[in-house]
Amino acid sequence: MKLWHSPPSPFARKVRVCAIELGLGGKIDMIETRVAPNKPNLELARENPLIKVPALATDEGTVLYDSRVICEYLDALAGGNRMFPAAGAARWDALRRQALGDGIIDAGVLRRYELALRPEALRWDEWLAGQQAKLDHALDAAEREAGAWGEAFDIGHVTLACALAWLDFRFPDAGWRAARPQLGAWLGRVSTRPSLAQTAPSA
Ligand SMILES: N[C@@H](CCC(=O)N[C@@H](CS)C(=O)NCC(=O)O)C(=O)O
Repeated sequence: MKLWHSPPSPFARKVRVCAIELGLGGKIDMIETRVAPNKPNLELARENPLIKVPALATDEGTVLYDSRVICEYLDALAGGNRMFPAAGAARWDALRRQALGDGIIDAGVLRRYELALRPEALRWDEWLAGQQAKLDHALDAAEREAGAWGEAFDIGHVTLACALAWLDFRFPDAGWRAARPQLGAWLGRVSTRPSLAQTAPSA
């Protein structure tokens, strides 16, 4: 298999973490790919028409995107019911938490693009504040449940860990831990897992 990824991407990290958790890390060739919404990578467009990372070419030659589909594909390849509970409340909880983590990343990435890519004169403060409100509410929601997560580590936890670590990477002064002690403690504990320790975001 081949994975188009970029080292800072939290969405690509979800896939890398799942691959390691599932024992599939050695079966994936990594293709480092740079992406930016203002500079479409036309080479990547041949593989993923959305021109985003991650994208995964299977051994059968199909290219899968996005991170949600790829992670579930890897889970099925490893026998299923590992990172994605097969059915029932556990499955819906895991998928909802994945959506919560993806939503945190989405709002954070939009803020990042606005602040790092958009010319300063064109910045829209209300829009930035709107994304920040999503981040604040989503982080509060995660805090309310983090104390009950224990040792579980499904796709929802993978996604939230990637989301929180990426916030630390891109917005080191955001201070999200101050009012969210359970979430901060949880991230500290899971970050020692080899799958997370080996995939920390880098520029
Ligand atoms: N929903 C997608 C989001 C992927 C995504 O937004 N990736 C970012 C990197 S973190 C990207 O490729 N951005 C380039 C762009 O927006 O043009 C997923 O879960 O894979």
